[in-house]
Amino acid sequence: MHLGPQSLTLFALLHWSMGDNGNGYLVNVIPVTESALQLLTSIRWDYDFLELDEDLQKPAVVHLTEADKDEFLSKISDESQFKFEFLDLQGMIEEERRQNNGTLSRQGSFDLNIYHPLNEIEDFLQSKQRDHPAMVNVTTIGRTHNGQYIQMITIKLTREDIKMKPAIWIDCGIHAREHISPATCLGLIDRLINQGEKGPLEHFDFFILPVFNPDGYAYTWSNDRMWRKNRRPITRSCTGVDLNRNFVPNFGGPSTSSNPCSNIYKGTKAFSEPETRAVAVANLQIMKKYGRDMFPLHMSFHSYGQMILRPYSHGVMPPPNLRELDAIGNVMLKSVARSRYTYRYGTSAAILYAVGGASADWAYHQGVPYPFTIELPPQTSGGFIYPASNIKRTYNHIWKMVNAMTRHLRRNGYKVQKQ
Ligand code: 0X9
Ligand code: ZN
Repeated sequence: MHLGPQSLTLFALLHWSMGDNGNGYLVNVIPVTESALQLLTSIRWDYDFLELDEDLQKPAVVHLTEADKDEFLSKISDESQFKFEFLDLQGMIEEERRQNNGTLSRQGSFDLNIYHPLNEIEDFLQSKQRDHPAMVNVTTIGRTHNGQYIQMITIKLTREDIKMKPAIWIDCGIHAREHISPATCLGLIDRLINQGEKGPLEHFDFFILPVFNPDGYAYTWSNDRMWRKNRRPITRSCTGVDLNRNFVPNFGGPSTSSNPCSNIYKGTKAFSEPETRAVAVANLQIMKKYGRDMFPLHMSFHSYGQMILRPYSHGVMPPPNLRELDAIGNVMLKSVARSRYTYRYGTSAAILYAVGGASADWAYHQGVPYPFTIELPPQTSGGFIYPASNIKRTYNHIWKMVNAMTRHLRRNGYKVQKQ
C-alpha cells in the first residue's frame, strides 16, 4: 500500500504513525534531475538501496533503519531535486504474515506453499531422510555463530549398477530476508524426491543447501524481517557479514564494504565466516569425489528482480566458456518464457551491479563451468516481502528451469570443454 507522496513536514507524523517495529522503513525516491540521480548513485552503498536504475524519473527503492533514516532523509530534502513516498513496509510484512498464518497446513504434512521458520525446515529435511533413507542423506556441514546447524541434503538414486552421475549444487537463503529462496529449494527437494528416477535424479546427483544462512534467517523471523547478513557480532554495535561478499576471487572488489555496519560488509578476510567455510569445504569435497569433469552446475537462488546472472560477477569481461554459458542461459530463458515471469539474462555487472567476493565466482574459479545466480521474483517494489500465494508458482517455474538445464546438459555434454 502506498501512502502517497509525503513532504518533509510530515516526517514527525510518519515517524509516530508508522513505527518501524524493528523492520525499518521503505521509501521510493524519484530523482528529478541529473544531479539528484548522481547524488543517489554516489551514496548507493552507504544505504540499503533495493533498487536504483540509471533512469531519471524511475523510483529508487531504499530501505532505511531507524538509525540511518533521518540522515538519509536530510540528503533528499530538496523538493526541486527529489520526490519521495513512504511505502507501508510494516503493512506489507503484516499482510505476508497474515497470509502465511491463514493457510493452515494439513495435519501431519508439510505445506510447501507457505513460509516456514528454521526449525520447521529442519524437521522437513529430517522427515525426507526418514521417509526415503535410500535416496536422501541430510548432513551438517558446519555450525553458525549462534550454534545452528548448517544442513545440506544429498539426493541421489543409489543403484549399484549405475555408473557415477555428475553432481549439481543448489544453494538458497544466503541472504536472510530473501524468503522465497529457501521456499523454492524446499519445493525443488520435494519434486526431485517424488519424481525419483523419472526426473533429473536418473542422471544427476543433487546437493542442496536450503538455508545457507540459518542465523540470519532465524533473525528475520524473530526480530527484523529485512535482515540480510549473518549474525556474528563484529563490533559493539554492528553485527553480521554479507556472506555473498566473503569469498574469493575479488574479495573486497565492487559493491563491498569494510564497514561492519554496512549491509554489504565483506568481513575481515575471505572465508572469515563459518557459513562460507562450510560451503567451501562441502563444495571442495564434491569436487574431489566427483572430479572436476563431473560437477557441471552450481546454482544460487536469491531474490528479487527476475534475473539469471552468469560469470563473472565482478565485471563484464567475457569468461572463457561464454558460448556454452549463453547456450544454457537461453535454455533457462526459454524454459520459463511461458510462465508469467520474465527474466533478464547477463552478468551482474551489466544488469544489476558488479560484485566482488561472490560465491558463484568462487565456484567458477574452482572449475565448476556453469555457475548461475538467480534472482527470483518478484520484479520490483520491496520484493523481499512476497506473500505466500506466490510460492508455488515460483518453484513450479524454477522446476521447469532445472529440468530444461539438466536435459540440455545431457544432450550437449556436461564436461568442461577445452577452449
Ligand atoms: O548483491 C548480491 O549479492 C546479489 N543481489 S541481492 O539483491 N540478492 O543481494 C547479486 C549477486 C550477483 N552476483 C553474482 N552474479 N554472483
Ligand atoms: Zn541475495
